[in-house]
Amino acid sequence: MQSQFKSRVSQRGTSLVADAQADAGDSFAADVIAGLSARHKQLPPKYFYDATGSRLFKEICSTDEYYVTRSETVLLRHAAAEVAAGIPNGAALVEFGSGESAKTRLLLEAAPQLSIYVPIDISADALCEAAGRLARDYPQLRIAPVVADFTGHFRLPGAAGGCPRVGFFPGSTIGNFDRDGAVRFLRSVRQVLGIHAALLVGVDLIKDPATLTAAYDDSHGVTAQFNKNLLTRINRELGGDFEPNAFDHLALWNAAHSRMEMHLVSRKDQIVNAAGHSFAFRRGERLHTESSHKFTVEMFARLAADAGWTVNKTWISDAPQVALFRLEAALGENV
Ligand code: AVI
Repeated sequence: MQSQFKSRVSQRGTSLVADAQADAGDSFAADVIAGLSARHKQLPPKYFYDATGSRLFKEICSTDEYYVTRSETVLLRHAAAEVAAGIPNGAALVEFGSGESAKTRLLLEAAPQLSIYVPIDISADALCEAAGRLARDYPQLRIAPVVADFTGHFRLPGAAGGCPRVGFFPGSTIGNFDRDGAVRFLRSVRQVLGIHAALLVGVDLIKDPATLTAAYDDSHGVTAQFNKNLLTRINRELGGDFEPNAFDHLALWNAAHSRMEMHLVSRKDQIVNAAGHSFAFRRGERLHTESSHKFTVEMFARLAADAGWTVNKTWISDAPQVALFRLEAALGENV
């Protein structure tokens, strides 16, 4: 039963992923050319997550300094019963960027009234493995995985059609969007989930700059490796000739924009070739690779309101603090 399920998921996943990979290859090249030609060089953080980047991100989550995963997991464990009390009978839980669905298990345990779990992820392999494990561990729950870039356009499986829907977006990934992107994403989630839906979002809160900076520059250099792996990926996939060690990892708190930033700083004047183009770097010049926005409860509530959601409940962890928000579609807002 389980292996049938697995092969059904992977066959469907393979063709979708082949198309998705061709598109992704084109946009990776286009984004690298545009980003490295800009006056302030920058690259979208979504390109961190090749196989090595995904492994390094997992390692980051277990460093002493990166509190986000630990604080959120403890918070979810403590709040699980209250969160579950707000989940209607027979509901579908829809997770955006589900990966291994590790934190989701805390909700699945606490909310046996869920009838369907819809994990959405771009990686067919990760999705298929996670779905197989969940199907084994929660035999009464229907698992309906969707291979898709959760920031793009996709539809929920028919099985999730007739039931109430609760979205789940943990990990403070919302912080990796700029403000307009976050509003667009939250609006599109509202459209995908429908007008009576709820959404649970994990958000990192503003705290002292020393804690924030350490979280993005751990003492074992895992985050530095994660950052430089982007250059290795460009070399491999776009015929680049970056020397990753000719760049330094830089993590800094930008108070004006309420965000942690990661950069790669050129150690020398150099010309780098990639995607059929040449790019000049001056010594000390920065390539901006990621922004991780941090919020106060009020800032996040305003952002959610701009996307047509109202905050219905907030849970906050012990320090280093992260928050979990339960959002509901704001009354009178057209989807
Ligand atoms: C995935 N995302 C929420 C992480 C963050 O905190 O912005 C990615 C990360 N970058 C460096 N460390 C972790």
